[in-house]
Amino acid sequence: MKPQHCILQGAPLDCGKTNRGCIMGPDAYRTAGLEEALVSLGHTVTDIGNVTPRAFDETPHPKLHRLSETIAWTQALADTTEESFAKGMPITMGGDHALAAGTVLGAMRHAAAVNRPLFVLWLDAHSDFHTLESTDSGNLHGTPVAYFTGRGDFPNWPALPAPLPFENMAMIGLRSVDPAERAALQETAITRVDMRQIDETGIAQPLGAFLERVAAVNGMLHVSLDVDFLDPAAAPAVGTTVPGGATVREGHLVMEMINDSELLTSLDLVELNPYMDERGRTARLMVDLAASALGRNVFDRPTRAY
Ligand code: Z70
Ligand code: MN
Ligand code: MN
Ligand code: MN
Repeated sequence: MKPQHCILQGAPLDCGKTNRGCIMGPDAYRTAGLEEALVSLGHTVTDIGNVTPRAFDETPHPKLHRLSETIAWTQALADTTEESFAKGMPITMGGDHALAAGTVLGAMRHAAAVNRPLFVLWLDAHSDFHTLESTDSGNLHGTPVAYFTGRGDFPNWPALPAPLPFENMAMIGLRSVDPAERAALQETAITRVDMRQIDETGIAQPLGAFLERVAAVNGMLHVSLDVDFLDPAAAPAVGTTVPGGATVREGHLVMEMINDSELLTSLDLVELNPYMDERGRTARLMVDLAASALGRNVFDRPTRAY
């Protein structure tokens, strides 16, 4: 990866589910040395601080948790992300995964302005493909992919320039997909790589195939990394732990391949719940993974103890 100007943007959004603690995520990334790690790799970094949503009036909804707040965050994060693209590479320090509705919308607006196709790589145990109707939990961190691919109605949410084509999306690490999400996913051309496939083929094969498709059309690549992509033994600081996740080695390999591809244009780090962490180890691992996507070489910058 060539030297980048990285724009760190804090998104202490904690409204996408009922468990709390992601509000502390941005400061945990700062404490774990994200900026310093990127600078040590030759990048320049501006930390613009934390984004704040515009004032919102929470109208209680019978089913959906903190809907108005999530819409307000989506607007604010889309605007900030679009502005950050004018300056460099937006790196969003979450915050729960509901934030990706805003960051992907910001990336879509930028992609439309520069006339390049946008691709999204979703590294997650979950598909986050519920509509507002299909969600059982009412937790909106389970819905951003439906929003930005234009599936289902999201009344009062910001309009999309155009929905993200299903062909431009890959989900890797799947192992907790609700029946309604599964049925809907099967009707789409979203690339879906579950843990069984990773065990059978390795993670490099499907990831490499996706990156080749992005490169072939000079695409922009947005990567959304959910802590629960990783196995909870390696990354315990997350509200919803799902056993059987990616190893530290698989996580680093994915990030190193992303770096080698030189395709990365924006990155989300989501679902870190520092309240659940063990002496900062998950925050440190996430920082190292982000650094690996931006050129860290384990031979000169060794992986720290987790
Ligand atoms: C479930 C739901 C979810 C993340 C949990 C879980 C969604 N499908 N997403 N953790 N990141 O509640 O909709
Ligand atoms: Mn997620
Ligand atoms: Mn998840
Ligand atoms: Mn989760």
